Amino acid sequence: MPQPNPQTKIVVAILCVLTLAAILVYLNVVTARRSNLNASLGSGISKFLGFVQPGSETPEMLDLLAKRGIGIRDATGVVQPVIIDIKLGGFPNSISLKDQGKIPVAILSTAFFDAPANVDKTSLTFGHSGDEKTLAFCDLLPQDVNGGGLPDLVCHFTTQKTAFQVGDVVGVLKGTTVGLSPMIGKDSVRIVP
Ligand SMILES: [Ca+2]
Repeated sequence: MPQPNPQTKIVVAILCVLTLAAILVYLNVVTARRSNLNASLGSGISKFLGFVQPGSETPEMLDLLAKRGIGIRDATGVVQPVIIDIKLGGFPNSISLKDQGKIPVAILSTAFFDAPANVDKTSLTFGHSGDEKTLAFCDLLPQDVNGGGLPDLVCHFTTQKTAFQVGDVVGVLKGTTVGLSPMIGKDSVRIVP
């Protein structure tokens, strides 16, 4: 058996050191990310980086605010924007007024919002204005519906109670967080008679 020459030994040693360094850097990053996430989610009470004035926010605006951890402040206090996905993944979100079934709506988690843990599931209302008492049930098991690596909450709402009308372009979900902040999410809809 030929012995590895000294040069080979040095190269192997350098490779070992580099690999070890890479592993340490990776672990550091992962730990830092985890602790950031825990700091923002730990208490079950939403934390915000800033606020905007209330108004008629579009679905896109609400999504952007939710992604950036920005709350909406109105006369009654702070409103938590949430990202929702009506009829999971499909587009357009066609809803037939004749449908006798239920509409699935996902509430997506972000770095600032743990939907399965932070949403008071009994508080949810959904439909034309967002005040309709349409909740049928929420799935017991969270699932990552958008592939973002965070588990999301999926709930189902009775179509016949939503008060949607032909011409509606937005569906509204309202509710409260377990920290008792009101929350709101919007997504596009296409209403079919
Ligand atoms: Ca997700």
